[in-house]
Amino acid sequence: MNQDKKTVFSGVQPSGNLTIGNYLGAIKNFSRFSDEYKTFYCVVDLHAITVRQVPAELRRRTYETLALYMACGLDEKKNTLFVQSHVPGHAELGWILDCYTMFGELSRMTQFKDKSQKHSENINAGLFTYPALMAADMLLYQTDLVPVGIDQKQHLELARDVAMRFNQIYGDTFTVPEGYISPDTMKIMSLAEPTAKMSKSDPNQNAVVYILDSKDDIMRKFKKAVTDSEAEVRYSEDKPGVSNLMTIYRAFTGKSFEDIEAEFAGKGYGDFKLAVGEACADGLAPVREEFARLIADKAHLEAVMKAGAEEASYYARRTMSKVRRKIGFVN
Ligand code: ATP
Ligand code: LTN
Repeated sequence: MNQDKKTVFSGVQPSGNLTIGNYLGAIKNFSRFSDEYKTFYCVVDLHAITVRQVPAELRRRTYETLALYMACGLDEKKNTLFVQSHVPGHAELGWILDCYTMFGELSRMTQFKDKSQKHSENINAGLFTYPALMAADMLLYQTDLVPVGIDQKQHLELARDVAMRFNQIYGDTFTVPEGYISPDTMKIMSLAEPTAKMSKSDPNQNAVVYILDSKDDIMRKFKKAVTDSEAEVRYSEDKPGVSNLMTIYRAFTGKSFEDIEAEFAGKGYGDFKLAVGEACADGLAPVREEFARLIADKAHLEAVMKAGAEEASYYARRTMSKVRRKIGFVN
């Protein structure tokens, strides 16, 4: 599609306050592609309604997620920033891909199994076909690369399978996307239960550090973080709490695990947790400041999402006309 540049696409759901898991695992990496790639970063509101949302909150969080993209360094002039429901091609291609995605494949998705357990009162068809819509997001832009956390790997593989299946039936139509999973921060764990993923929808507020938390909250949460009884700062699989804190500390300071072990040799967890909290709060401070500035100017955010949707629609329409022709829809 774009002769010289390859394409990057990623999305975040406006389904809650964004966490340092979303930040380190996904958003922080987005800006590294802005120069070399044609980049599409989307606020995926269609995905968010697979779980019941309060309308006023969904609307507010859609603005907030866009503002956070920008506060995390995504320049609207270098990246196409937009809202999924503003580009009808997502829903349209999502339906079409539903018809090329197997019931058995969708049944195996661990996110579906988790979420249908968590929301047993609302196991709707959209929750089930979520991955086909996600495939549509990527395939609509002929995406080459998709930066995400490791929890999305299964969905990515399904998208690749669907793309290849479609291409096999109709001839070359879609670029088959590859995941970009940053190995250092692919899965940030809960501070309360370090064997589980940190998740924005976790009801335990102490388990989760939000990007927009105040410094006091951040310090308090790290202070309470679950560790172990050894009092030794060392990276090891059997020390999930300490290892997770080391991962977060490394991400915010650039120090290696060896450096961190040396820095805290002979010291207790108290000092260590304080240092992690400081590094995290300091690292997020500029994002918080920039966010406050951006969120105050709704008109600007609306202009950004409008321009983004227009730009994205141009590429989406190109793919859709190809898809319609291949399938045999009358023009
Ligand atoms: P929810 O709790 O509502 O399922 P979530 O916190 O998983 O949401 P998403 O909007 O589904 O957030 O994810 C946005 C991006 O953040 C995805 O690329 C996802 O892989 C990444 N991500 C989410 N949580 C983490 C985490 N704990 N560690 C690393 N990456 C993460
Ligand atoms: N399912 C993703 C969000 C998402 C996405 C995408 C990510 C929707 N569409 C396309 C990458 C590419 C999640 O993080 N839960």
